[in-house]
Amino acid sequence: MEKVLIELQQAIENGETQIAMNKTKEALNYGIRTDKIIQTAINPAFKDLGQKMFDGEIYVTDVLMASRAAHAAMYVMEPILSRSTGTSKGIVAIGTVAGDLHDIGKNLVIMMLQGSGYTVIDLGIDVPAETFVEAVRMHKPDVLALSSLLTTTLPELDNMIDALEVTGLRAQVKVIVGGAPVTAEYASRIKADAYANDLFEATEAVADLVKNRIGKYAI
Ligand code: B12
Repeated sequence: MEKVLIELQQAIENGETQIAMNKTKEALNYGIRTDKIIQTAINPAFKDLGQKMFDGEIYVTDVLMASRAAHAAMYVMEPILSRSTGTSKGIVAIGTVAGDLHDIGKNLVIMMLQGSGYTVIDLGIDVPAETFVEAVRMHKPDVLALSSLLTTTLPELDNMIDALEVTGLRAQVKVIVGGAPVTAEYASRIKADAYANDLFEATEAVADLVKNRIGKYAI
């Protein structure tokens, strides 16, 4: 049973899309839960790739192939992760900030939120502040979720919160920030409302924000 997760991790790292899909189906058929598949195969694959990328052992194109394979695995899990529970619990607008093209983590957060009953407006990647502001104005989300994977795009989170202040929209929406380089300390410095480390925490944090609860992810 664990073997299939190792094979899935390898398939993602090798960028083998079809094998990644088959292994994900196999894992689900064994009754392995989606959270275990994410934590034991998908996350370690990218940890490994990140290290190899850092060490110059692989190229960006290799990581792109791996991303495609991971998205294929996520596509197989999507009907389970996004199985909605009926009426919407709230609206979340989400996007990856300007200059940043990383979306694997954001997409996992989206699936988890949808599966937990939230309506999610996905603004995509490389989203300029004006687009976030426009989405807040138009859709009136309960929560604005911002993702940043690069240290160079971290300041965009700060810029985004400033843009909400300047346009007078800050009071009408709660802001949660996340992504590998983001920390609770940074979230506090830029006056976000919450910070969460992964898709599971993100969903708990959003539940608190929507209910105006000061939970453990509040800043
Ligand atoms: C995949 C990847 C890519 C892919 C992205 C494909 C895609 N569709 O996303 C590609 C090849 C395009 C890419 C490009 C680049 N990348 Co890159 N990439 C990665 C890699 C290997 C994995 C990221 C990932 O998907 N992880 C898996 C997911 C599941 O985890 P996650 O994203 O962290 O998301 C989780 C949490 O962070 C959280 N979360 C995420 N978003 C949000 C939002 C909210 C609101 C909340 C609450 C939570 C939350 O929940 C998620 C699920 O649990 C990382 C290394 C790493 N270990 O992180 C490097 C990494 C992020 N990349 C890096 C770099 C340098 C680059 C490039 C500059 C490389 C280059 N020379 O061109 C470009 C930049 C392109 C750009 N402008 O964005 C560096 C960043 C270094 C830094 N300190 O800034 C890293 C760390 C690699 C390294 N070790 O050097 N990359």
